[in-house]
Amino acid sequence: MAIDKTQKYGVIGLGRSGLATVSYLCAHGVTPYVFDTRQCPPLKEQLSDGVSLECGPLDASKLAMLDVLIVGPGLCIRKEPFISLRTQGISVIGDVELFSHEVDAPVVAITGSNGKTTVTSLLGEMARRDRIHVAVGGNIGTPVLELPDHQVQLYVLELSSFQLETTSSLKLRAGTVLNVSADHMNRYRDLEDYRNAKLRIFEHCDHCIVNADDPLTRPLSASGKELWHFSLSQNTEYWVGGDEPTLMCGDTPLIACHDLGMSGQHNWANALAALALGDAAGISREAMVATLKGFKGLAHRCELIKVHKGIHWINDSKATNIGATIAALKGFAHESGETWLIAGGDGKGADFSELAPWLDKMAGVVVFGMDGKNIKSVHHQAIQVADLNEAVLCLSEQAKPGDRVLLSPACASLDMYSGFEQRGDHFRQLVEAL
Ligand code: UMA
Ligand code: ADP
Repeated sequence: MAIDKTQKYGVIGLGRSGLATVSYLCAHGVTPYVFDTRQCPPLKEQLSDGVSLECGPLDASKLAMLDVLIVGPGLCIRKEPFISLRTQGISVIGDVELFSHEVDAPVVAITGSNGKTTVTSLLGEMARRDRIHVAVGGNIGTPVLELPDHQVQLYVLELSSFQLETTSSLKLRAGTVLNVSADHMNRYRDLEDYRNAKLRIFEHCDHCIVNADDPLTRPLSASGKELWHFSLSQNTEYWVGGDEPTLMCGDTPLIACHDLGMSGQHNWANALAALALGDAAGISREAMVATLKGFKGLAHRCELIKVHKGIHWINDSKATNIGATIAALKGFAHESGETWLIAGGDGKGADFSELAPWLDKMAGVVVFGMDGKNIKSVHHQAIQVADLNEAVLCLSEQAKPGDRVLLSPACASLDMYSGFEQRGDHFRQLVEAL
C-alpha cells in the first residue's frame, strides 16, 4: 500500500518497529497517531515532537476514526479490537507490508521456528563477500522500514510468524520456511495455525525453498510455484551426500561438512538453505563457499564459553523453544561425554512432553524459572533451583571432567531477563567466575 496523504494512519505499538514506522510515515509527509497498550512504552522519549501518543488500553472508537493501522508484531491482530476494526473496512497491516511497496531491489526472506537468524546473517555475509550492497533486517533486530535505500541491491529479511500475519503483498525473489516446530503456542490455536502464518511467506515468491525433511515447510498448494528442496537425508536440489558428508547442489559437491565453520547437523541444514537462497539471489558460489568456511555461528547458539576442570560449559540461551533444544541435544548425542542440561523460563504455552525422551538421556537436568516446574512434570528427576546462579553452582559440583553443561532452556527468558542475550550473558559471567 503506497502512502496516501489523504488517509489517517495509526501506529499501534511504540516498540522498535513502531518507532521506525512513525519516522517512515513522517518522512512521507504523514503524521500518524500513535497508541501503545503499555502505560509507559520504553521508547516514548524517542518519539518526535508533534506526534501524539496515547498509552493504556486501546480505545476502539478512536481507532475506528482512522483509515490504516500499522500494528507492531508484539500485538495480535486476530484479537479485539482488530477483528471488529477490520470488519469495518479499516486496513490493518504491519511494517513489512509498507516495506513491500517501498523497495525495488530483490528481496529474500527467511522464516522458520529455528535457524532464522543464523541463515539471515549467513546470507548477508555471503552477499557482502560478493560485493553486493545488501541490507539485512526484520525480526533479526533492525526494523524493515529502516532499510530502504536506493543503493541497496539485495534485501535479506528475517521474518517471524507475527510479521507474516500482517503482510500480504511482499514479493520475494526467494523465501524459505526452514522448519516448523511448536513455538508461540500462547498466540496460536495449534501447530497448524502457526504453520499457516509461516507459509504466508510463499504467497508471492519466485523460488520457494523447502526443507524436504520437514513436510510442514511445504506450501499448501505448490501449483505454479517453483520449489527447490534441501535435505540432510535425500538426494534433492541441495543435500548432503558423499562418503564423507559434503554439501551438494545436485551432483556438484560444494563443501565438505567438516570444512564448515559452524558445527552441528542443524547447521548443515542452515548452510544448504543459505546456498539455495544465495543461488536464487545471484550470489556467486565462490563467495558463498568461502563464507561457509569462515562463519563460526552466532553468540548464544551452542557457544562454548570455557572448559573448566575438564567440563565444557555451553551457552545456547537462544534455544527459546523445544525444537532448538532438541537440535542441540541431537548434535551433542554424537559426541563423547555426558550432558547436563539447564532448562526453564517462559515456555510460551509449550507442551514439554516432546522433550521428555531427550531429558531421559541426560546425566542430569536442572530447571529454573516460571515453567521449570512444567519441565519437571515430564521428567521427575529434574532438580528445581531458584535461578541460573544456583543452577551453575549445583552443576559445578555434580559434573565430571569430560562432561558438558548446556544452558539450552527450551523457553523464552522474559520471566527473569530482558531477553535471551541478557540470560546468556548472565550465564557467561557465572561460568567465567567459577
Ligand atoms: N507491547 C505491548 N503493547 C503494545 C506494543 C507492544 O504490550 O502496544 C509488547 C509486546 O507484547 C511485546 C513487546 O511489547 O512483548 C514488543 O513488541 P513490539 O511489537 O513493540 O516489538 P518491537 O520492539 O517492534 O520488536 C519487533 C519484534 N518483536 C516481536 O515480535 C515481539 C522484534 O523481534 C524485532 O527484532 C523487531 O520488531 C524489529 O523488526 C524480537 C522477538 O522477540 C527479537 N521476536 C519473536 C521471536 O523471535 O520469537 C517473534
Ligand atoms: P531463530 O532466529 O529462528 O531463533 P537462531 O539461528 O537464532 O534461530 O537459533 C536459535 C536456536 O535454534 C539456537 O539454539 C540454535 O542452536 C538452534 N538452531 C539453529 N538452527 C537450527 C535448525 N536448523 N534446526 C533446529 N534448531 C536450530
